[in-house]
Amino acid sequence: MDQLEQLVSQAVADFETVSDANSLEQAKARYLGKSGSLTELLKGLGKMEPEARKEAGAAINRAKATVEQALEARREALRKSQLAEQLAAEALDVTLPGRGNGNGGLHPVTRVLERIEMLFAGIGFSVADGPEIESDWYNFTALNTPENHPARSMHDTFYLEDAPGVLLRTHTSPVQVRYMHQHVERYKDAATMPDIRIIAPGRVYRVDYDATHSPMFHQIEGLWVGERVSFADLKGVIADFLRRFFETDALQVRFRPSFFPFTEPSAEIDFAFMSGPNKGKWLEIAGCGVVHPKVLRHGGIDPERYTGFAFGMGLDRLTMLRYGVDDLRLFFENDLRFLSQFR
Ligand code: 2NL
Repeated sequence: MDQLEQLVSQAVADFETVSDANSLEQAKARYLGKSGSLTELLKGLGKMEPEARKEAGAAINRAKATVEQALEARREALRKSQLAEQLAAEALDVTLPGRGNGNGGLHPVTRVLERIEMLFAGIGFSVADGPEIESDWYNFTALNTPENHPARSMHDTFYLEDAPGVLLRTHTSPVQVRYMHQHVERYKDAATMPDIRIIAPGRVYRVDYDATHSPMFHQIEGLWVGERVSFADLKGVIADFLRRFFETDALQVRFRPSFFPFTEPSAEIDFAFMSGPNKGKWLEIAGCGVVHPKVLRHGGIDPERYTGFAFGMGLDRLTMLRYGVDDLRLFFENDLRFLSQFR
């Protein structure tokens, strides 16, 4: 049985040398497989005398059990070291602080827009909107802008290719013309027409690009039409709005005569803080005027019975003033180092 002992120790030694599960199963096959050495020995029992066979069989089976035990032990050892290796490779420091999910926030221009909408809602204005792709009738003709006016040139306005008379709106006034039509239609059978009181905020487009001009910018216009609405009402609404917007009564407002085709008379609105770093400095903030009778008529409204005022201001500029931002382009670059300061 010397041979058998040698076989067993050879098998155990083989199992110890392999370093992965695959090689271990191959080593096993050499001893316990279909034609493995131990299997062959068992097959050889048939040719023996019964006496010798009994003894040899028992010995071979003991040897086989020893080899199987060594095999199972080695399998378990390899499983453990494989797992330990994997755990080390995929190690994870669960004590690290989480990355967190960054909190989004509203764009400063959106915050200012919502603030203005809220302030005007307080005096009965609702919000109107309309298409950014407009016809030249709504954008210019209805607003009493002459055919040869420079604003209508390709140089100043984006026109759509292959679509004559179609352009990107240069102001939100066309929204207000559309609103006048709808309002008149809605109340055409009523004894009285309620006042129109709307603000029209949105994107507008002009061929222009430098530190203070972007080809797309944001405008907000306002319109109040009714019986006996006057320039005095305009002054009150604007002065009150500016004081609430900048959260101070220490604010001067002045109206400087100006010209727009869609208003008569027309004015530029300036204001100055009475304290703080900008104290006494006049800042341009808006244009305004009494709606031109031709514009009312283009909106379907009788200028003999109704009057109104309108104003327009740059939302981006208002945002710069409110937050002390000095470069308009910061609003359009979407740099989070800038935007995250407004959360
Ligand atoms: C400016 C000037 C202005 C208007 C816009 C307007 C609209 C209608 C009728 C009459 Cl439907 N006027 N809008 C009036 C005066 C000035 O904007 O400097 N905007 C940035």
